[in-house]
Amino acid sequence: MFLCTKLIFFLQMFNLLTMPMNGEKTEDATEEVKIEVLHLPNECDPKSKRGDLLNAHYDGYLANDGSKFYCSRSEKEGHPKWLVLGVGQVIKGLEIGMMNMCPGEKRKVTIPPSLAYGIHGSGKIPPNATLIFEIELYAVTQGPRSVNAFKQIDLDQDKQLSRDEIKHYLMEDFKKDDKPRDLAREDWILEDIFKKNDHDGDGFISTKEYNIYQHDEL
Ligand SMILES: [Ca+2]
Ligand SMILES: [Ca+2]
Repeated sequence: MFLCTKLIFFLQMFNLLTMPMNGEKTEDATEEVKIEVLHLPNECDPKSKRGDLLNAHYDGYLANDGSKFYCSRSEKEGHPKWLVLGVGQVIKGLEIGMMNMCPGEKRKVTIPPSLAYGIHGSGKIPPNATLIFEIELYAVTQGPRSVNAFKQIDLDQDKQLSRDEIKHYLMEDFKKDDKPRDLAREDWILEDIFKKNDHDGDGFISTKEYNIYQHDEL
């Protein structure tokens, strides 16, 4: 579990994960997400914000008949899901509904179709469906694209990440893994990191290229 989480974190640092619950883009600004707080812990720190890495369980229901279409507890041996907030990893309404949330808080969030799967629906979700999610948030942690993550990788502190620096970080981070190292896979990950992040193709990932969440200044 620990290593699995670590790998997910690393891949999210460089945008290498596919986005499983992407909703439709929509311009309808008249509809809003309704948030009901079901449980608020006494201590609320830190509150979730854009770019944070969250750990949560959530169940999804169709508002019209109350049927459950999604349950994170029945996926992946029931482990809570890790997701980065505010980067399009989940539907827009869920991102809005999980902002400023405390670790330990429970919410019921009602999401209009324009902030979910829109006029077309998706899979089990029919067209124009209002969705209800019951969310339990367990942890709010520093997101993968944080200042600290960048500084950890940037060994010579020149504010850009070279191939060697990322390779070194990748090796150090997974040294404790008892599986044999897969050098071909590591090379592939490295290539993919540069393909997706080195936008000007100069062979380095700059602070600007890296810091896409822009909630921290480097
Ligand atoms: Ca550097
Ligand atoms: Ca670059």
